[in-house]
Amino acid sequence: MNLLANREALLVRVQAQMHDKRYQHTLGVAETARRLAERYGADPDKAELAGYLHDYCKCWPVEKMRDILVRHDMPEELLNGEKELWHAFAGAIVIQTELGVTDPEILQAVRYHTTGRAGMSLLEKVVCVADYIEPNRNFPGVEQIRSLAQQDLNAALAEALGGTIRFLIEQRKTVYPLTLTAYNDLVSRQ
Ligand code: DGI
Ligand code: FE
Ligand code: FE
Repeated sequence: MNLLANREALLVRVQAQMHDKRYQHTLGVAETARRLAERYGADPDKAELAGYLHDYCKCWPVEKMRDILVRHDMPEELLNGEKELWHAFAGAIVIQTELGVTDPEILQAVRYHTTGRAGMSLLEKVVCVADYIEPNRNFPGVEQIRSLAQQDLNAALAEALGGTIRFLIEQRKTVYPLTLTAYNDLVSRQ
């Protein structure tokens, strides 16, 4: 991992994209993703790096994200949907074009860390679950997902996505189709 070889330089770059709370979350996700990777047999370096990069665009202005998504022909469904989802898809593009990340597994882990998708790879699951359970996270149900994540990564992810779907419905927000297919895929395999 080229970028991990110079971790300090990478973190300076990452930190410059976001406010401190988001940066602390980022460090928490990287550490948690590495631990989950070690536990479940994913590549720990890729997991840590994807953790550092997963929210790279989270604090960018929405117009800047929209421009990137439009230039890369992202679907109308995404552009018309919740702006909360944009940072994941824009992030995967930006870490490739601006940081030179080429590893498709890392790019996919960043791209799908928010929505999930059917047929997620082990690394995608690790990063997505780490995003929910890193130590700074504090939402109702997080402890249950944390303990599930020690036993069964798929069960933890199903619980996490199920909670998000429930939350979105309660808020009368749309649920992005990828999130529903991710959830259905996990539950139907259990
Ligand atoms: O970026 P983070 O805050 O660390 O976490 P995230 O990338 O999982 O973003 C989660 C936010 O996205 C959360 O506020 C819920 C919101 N969201 C909006 N629509 C959807 C959605 N999340 C999912 N998974 N699916 C949606 O359709
Ligand atoms: Fe995110
Ligand atoms: Fe995150």
